[in-house]
Amino acid sequence: MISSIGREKTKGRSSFFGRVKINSGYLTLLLIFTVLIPLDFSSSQTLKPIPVAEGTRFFYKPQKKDEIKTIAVAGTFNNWKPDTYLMTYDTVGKYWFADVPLKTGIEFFYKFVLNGNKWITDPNAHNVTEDEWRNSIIIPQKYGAPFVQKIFPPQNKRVIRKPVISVFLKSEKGEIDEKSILLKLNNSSLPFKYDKKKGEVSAEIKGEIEDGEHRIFISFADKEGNSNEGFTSFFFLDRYIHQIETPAFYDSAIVYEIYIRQFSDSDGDGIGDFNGITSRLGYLQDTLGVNVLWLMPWNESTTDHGYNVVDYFSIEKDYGTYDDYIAFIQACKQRNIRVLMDFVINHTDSTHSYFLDAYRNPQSKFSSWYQFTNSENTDWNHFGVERKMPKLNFDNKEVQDYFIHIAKFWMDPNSDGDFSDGVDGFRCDAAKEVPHSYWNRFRKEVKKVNKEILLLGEVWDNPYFLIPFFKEEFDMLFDYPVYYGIEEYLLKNDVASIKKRLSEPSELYPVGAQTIKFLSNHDNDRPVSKFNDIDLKKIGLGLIFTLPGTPMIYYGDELGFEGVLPPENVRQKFDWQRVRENLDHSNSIFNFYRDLILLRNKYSPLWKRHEKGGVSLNFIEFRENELFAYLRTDGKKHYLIISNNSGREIVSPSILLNSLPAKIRKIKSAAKIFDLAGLVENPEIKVFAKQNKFFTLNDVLIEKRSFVIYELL
Ligand SMILES: [Ca+2]
Ligand SMILES: [Ca+2]
Ligand SMILES: [Ca+2]
Repeated sequence: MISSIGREKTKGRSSFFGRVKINSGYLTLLLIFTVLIPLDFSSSQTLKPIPVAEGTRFFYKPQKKDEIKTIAVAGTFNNWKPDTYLMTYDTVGKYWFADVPLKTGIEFFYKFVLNGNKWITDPNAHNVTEDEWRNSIIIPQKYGAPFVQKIFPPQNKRVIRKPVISVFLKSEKGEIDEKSILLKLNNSSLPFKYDKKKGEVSAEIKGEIEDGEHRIFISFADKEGNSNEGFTSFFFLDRYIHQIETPAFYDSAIVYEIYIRQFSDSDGDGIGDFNGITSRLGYLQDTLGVNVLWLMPWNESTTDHGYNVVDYFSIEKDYGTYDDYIAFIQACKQRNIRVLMDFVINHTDSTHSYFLDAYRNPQSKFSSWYQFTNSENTDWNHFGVERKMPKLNFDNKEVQDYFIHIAKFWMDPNSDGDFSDGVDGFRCDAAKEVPHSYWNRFRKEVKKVNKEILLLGEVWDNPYFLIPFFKEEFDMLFDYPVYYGIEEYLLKNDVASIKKRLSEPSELYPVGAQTIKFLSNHDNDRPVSKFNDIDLKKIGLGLIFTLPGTPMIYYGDELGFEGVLPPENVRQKFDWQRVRENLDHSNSIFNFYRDLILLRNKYSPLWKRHEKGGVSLNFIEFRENELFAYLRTDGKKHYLIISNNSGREIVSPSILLNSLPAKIRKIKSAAKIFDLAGLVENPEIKVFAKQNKFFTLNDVLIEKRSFVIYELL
């Protein structure tokens, strides 16, 4: 789940490989040095934060739409309190500013708070987190001291081979004094070369170093004697090939996300419930064609969305009884539909009995279950700004055991060793808030009970951040990197970006890693609204149904629902009347979804895993380079997927011969099996002509804004 305001990334970065013991000192160290900020003092006119004698000066230039009564800076340096650092208006510069005394060399996250309640990312921030929070990042630098502009390997990034270290230094007040530079790798000083012109310190690492975490330290001064006492950055070396075993069922599956409250009401109280879903299984499986259901939380909660659990063994009373739940699970089993439980264990609700016991009661045996921050147990760490979501303490073995116990309960509620009353997997909420070492143990414990259980993690971040979550932790993660890649491709026709976002993970993730491909979910805009064009949405769908990974549909998207955040706008009531209208129209969005599912079921190379050593995804280059194209093949059957998001229609496009795998270069014809109108009933055979280095697809017309699939014959 998300809340709209900024919040720090916490333990996600610690124990990167799931094998490092966490202790608070280590954690603090990692939190301190996370992302490097290339400070540019000369361009302070751009209103980026700058060092001043009093600390760090933040600026905000009002936008036309703003009605500013107050504006403040809040962040990890003041526990996100929205009124500590109020800004002052500068009538000359026509901007707001505040000087905040901040420790230098330490990373902080921050946002601006408009009128006490609207949280905005600093539009001039040096850096912004790549996660759901979009927090502005600052590492305050000492006023007047030289600084590090850029470093390689980047902070906290994984590298797969021994790197050449490179650090760019800059001083506004005179040249860097070469003799002052001290570079260290871990605890040993490292010989380096210094390029005066570029300000670059570079160093090769001689001899062997181990896989794992490494620390770079550099200190330096300028010729006027201003010194930077030290800058520290971490990188992770990870060269070994790793393989994980994951449940093959999900390669060919289609996932459907349901907000129970809004989906189907069986008893007329206006609230969706388990009996409602049970009565709609025919719609889900026979009419639409999905076979995995991810249900948003069904435990008792004090909020509508349910992401703060009051009792982990309960069924939300709005959703029905325990018997209704069991009847639902058994109906799913009969149809071979799998059910994923939303597992929300980073925090509980503040009315959870254990929290109530510990609140204002330091003697409580549950004191050490939570993260109280004062001795009276009246203040605590919580999820985001939600004080009603107190964070659990996973260093406590009782907490660890408790959630393994809960998982085992839902896998087999009557504990008779027969899983026909149990869930098929866990969708683990806010997984990066919980330590790697815990997920690692969790995997071992639940897989021992049932190897087929799917462990799906919600980790909203970049691919480098995702890697360790695959290592003996999760089978599957939501593919946020590709989610953003598709967005950049559809909205900006950025072909290079989507290729990079697709190829990077296949090089980085371990063999066997599974991903969910999606255009939306309960925390994101509905695709019709986001792309504002039904053909763009269809191209996006075409991609997620033909790229490696498991496609997911967010309830209502199949009916073309609209909606942009905040979340309540994308979590609307399902519309059963609209289903009937959609079914009646052969060119409806619903029928396009159905055709995509039929397509995927019919042509199995479209869902085959893409893995090192067993490549089944190749990018295909056209002479017309505005086309984005790839090949999906199992070695026998070959499918060429072409997407044209340019404003130009293309006649008889030419494939660059050497972008095709050798075996396929002899192919002479193709038949169109799918386009934006859905499955093609009677494919017409088109002939290829080979000329020099190209294959020309004679008489093929690729329309502007189109998505087509050819079977190569
Ligand atoms: Ca109801
Ligand atoms: Ca409730
Ligand atoms: Ca059982």
